[in-house]
Amino acid sequence: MSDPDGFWGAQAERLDWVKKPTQVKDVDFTLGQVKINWFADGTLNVAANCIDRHLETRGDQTAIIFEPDDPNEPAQNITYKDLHRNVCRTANVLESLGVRKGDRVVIYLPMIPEAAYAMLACARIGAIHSIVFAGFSPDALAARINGSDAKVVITADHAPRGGRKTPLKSNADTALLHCKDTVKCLVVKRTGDQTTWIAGRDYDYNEMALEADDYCRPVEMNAEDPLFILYTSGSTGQPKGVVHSTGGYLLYAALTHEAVFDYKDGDVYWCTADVGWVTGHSYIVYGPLANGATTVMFEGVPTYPDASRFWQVCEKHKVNQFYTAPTAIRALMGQGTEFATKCDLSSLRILGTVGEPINPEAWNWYNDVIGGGKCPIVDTWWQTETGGHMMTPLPGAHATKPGSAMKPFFGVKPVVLDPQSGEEIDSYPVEGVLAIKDSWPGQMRTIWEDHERFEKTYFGDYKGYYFSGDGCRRDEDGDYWITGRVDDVINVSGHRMGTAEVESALVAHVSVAEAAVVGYPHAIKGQGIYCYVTLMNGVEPTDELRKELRTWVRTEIGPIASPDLVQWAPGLPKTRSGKIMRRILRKIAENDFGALGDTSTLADPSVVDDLVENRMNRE
Ligand code: 6R9
Repeated sequence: MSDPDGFWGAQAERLDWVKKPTQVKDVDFTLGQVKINWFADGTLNVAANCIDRHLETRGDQTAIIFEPDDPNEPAQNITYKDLHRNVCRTANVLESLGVRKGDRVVIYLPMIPEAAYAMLACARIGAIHSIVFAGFSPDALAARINGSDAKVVITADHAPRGGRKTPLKSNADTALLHCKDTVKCLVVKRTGDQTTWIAGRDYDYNEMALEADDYCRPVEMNAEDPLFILYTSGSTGQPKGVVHSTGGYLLYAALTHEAVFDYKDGDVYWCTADVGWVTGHSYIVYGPLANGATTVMFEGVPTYPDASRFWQVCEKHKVNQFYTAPTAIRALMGQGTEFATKCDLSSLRILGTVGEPINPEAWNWYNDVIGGGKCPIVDTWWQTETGGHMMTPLPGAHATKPGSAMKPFFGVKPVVLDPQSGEEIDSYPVEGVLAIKDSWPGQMRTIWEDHERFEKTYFGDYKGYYFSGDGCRRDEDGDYWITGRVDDVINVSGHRMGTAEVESALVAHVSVAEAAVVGYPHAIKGQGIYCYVTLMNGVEPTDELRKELRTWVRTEIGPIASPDLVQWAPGLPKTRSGKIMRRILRKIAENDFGALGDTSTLADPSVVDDLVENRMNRE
């Protein structure tokens, strides 16, 4: 793109500004003086852009389809008019609790419409939200409430998920023991179960919203005012509070949502993420609603009541665009195809994937079984830090290759750097670390109250670039392949190997459902390859199979990738968003059980005990 500033200046027109910006970009990536500003003299309100401006043309159109955890509970269609009323009421409730422009509000809710109301209500009054995934522990919640000095935490009685219930209010009670006693707790009724109640601290959302006024004026915000904080893990230290902006972020989420999913008026779009993650922020709420879309909010899990749930929901709501994570695809693939083929998936037009490299085996299954070979797959590489898609094929415009994120999005300038020298490598094919040369509107602006850490983390290693932390390969056609976090790279006898490559080979074997690979210290090779393997249902874990897998990987990739150790893993330690916690697997592989760290954020912490108990015996 020859004139990115001209492009972005023109794109700004897709938002409704109170005061149109005259400036486009003011950016410096130099360590010590990093600043990122987009449309800095413009003013707008995000909620007005996501709701009010649609009322005249699509007030009666469904904005949100809520699909509850229990398939027998009716779905809800929330129109843009309903959304407006509910968001205004919620905004007025927050104001009555003393929340003002610039204040922080923590949202700890299930995947229910009130989560979207709460986000947009904050945006409407200029408060900064910080969502904490409902699967996080009280400790993590307390750290985030304190980290942003939040005035209010919004929670629910319980969070139903997969037929079980998480006691959110009780978790919040525990968390609040470690917070300032001025923090107020606003409680949404979800299951109706009894919870403890502290008068003067706890407030009943449903009661208050019913009494609140139907209208709340949207506050005029500067384009660079923070919209939200979202905590994310780094390779070191405590999670970082990633800060996103009002104008640039919304513009980027909206444009990528429309272009990447080829969203057209009247389409029904479903992203299966949780609003606790950035994918839920950008691609369930902000991007789709800014575009006046119909977006599905799903409260449940892919395998409840059984492995056909995703596909039943697609059939029921005639979903056109479906966006999920490779881990879900692999889990469902392991259950067999009948769960999908018995559903009518003919409404699907575009399939998306995000969160980790997708192995060709899963890609092909997704393509053939779910997409019937006729839906382009958009493999979207991006990060909490980037706000929106950075690399992805565009449906209809780009060819796809199983496992490749293909091309940068409009105006994004990826570079492959030599990890040692930090030099850009222009040629291809080439492999190195992935950095971005110049800013894009959705880029994070800072780490909450720690700009120095922001500069050091992202601009410290490779001067003048935003460093992604990912490794990548650019092939002979100039297409990009993300090889995984560079901290996951194993160096075996001086050869670098992406753990994702070995995992991909393993899961390509008929007996393997899932695999995670880490490095461990090896006297001769430097690092050896340690594989945790989850077998398909009903497959016997035998020594023969172990040998077979070693041979399999040798033939799939080469002798250098030959697994040194294969441990049978009935389950892998995963975060609630489905990311495998390699840190823990590395420690187990290293026999370093004393340093497993915090396992409380795992979906199922007991998995770790099993892995420790059955670790491979080695001298
Ligand atoms: C959106 C999101 C970011 C990290 C990122 C990378 C991995 C995400 C990917 C992918 C390969 C893709 N990642 N999408 N790797 N192909 N399509 O997931 O944000 O939770 O911050 O994770 O996820 O390693 O650096 P976040």
